[in-house]
Amino acid sequence: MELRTRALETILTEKGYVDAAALDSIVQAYESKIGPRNGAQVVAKAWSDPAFKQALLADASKAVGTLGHVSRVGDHLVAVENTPQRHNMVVCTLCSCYPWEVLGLPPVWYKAAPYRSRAVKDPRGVLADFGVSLPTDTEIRVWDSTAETRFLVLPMRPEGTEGWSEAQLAEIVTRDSMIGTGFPTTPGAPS
Ligand SMILES: [Co+2]
Repeated sequence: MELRTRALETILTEKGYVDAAALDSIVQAYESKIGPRNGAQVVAKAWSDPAFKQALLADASKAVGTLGHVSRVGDHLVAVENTPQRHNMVVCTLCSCYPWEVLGLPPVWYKAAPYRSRAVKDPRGVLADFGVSLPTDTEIRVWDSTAETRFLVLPMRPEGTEGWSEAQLAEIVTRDSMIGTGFPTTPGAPS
């Protein structure tokens, strides 16, 4: 599929129907601007505003909709909260279902067979590959996305961020922290 897509893109580019640079900038926009930045705003707001957090955990589609991020790829967005007792991690074992409106395009590894199969069999091992280690008594809950239901991880707010504005908080929310394969950036550490 990847080769076919690349071949098609090459032909369309050679014939002058599409502009490769424009395609790159669209992909980049989804990866770095439109997608994960929206999710980071949602997380930062949930960290700052208890009423919004409650609404997000009760009905994430509705809560995210109030911020203007409207889903075009599925019906139900579910927010799952990380706590010291439970770490959440998201996968789509069947294909690559992913909450585009809050996270943008899925990363290549999310779509790859090794992640999709290992995330359910050996979540702790997969997290170790991402450099994420959790206390042994922290439960890991793996959520399997579908075309209808997609998940957003609400990471724990890092210590040392007391009094921060939502904009400051959003800066430290990484894409991977919202998939459950990473943490927010540590305050003060180089990004
Ligand atoms: Co899928």
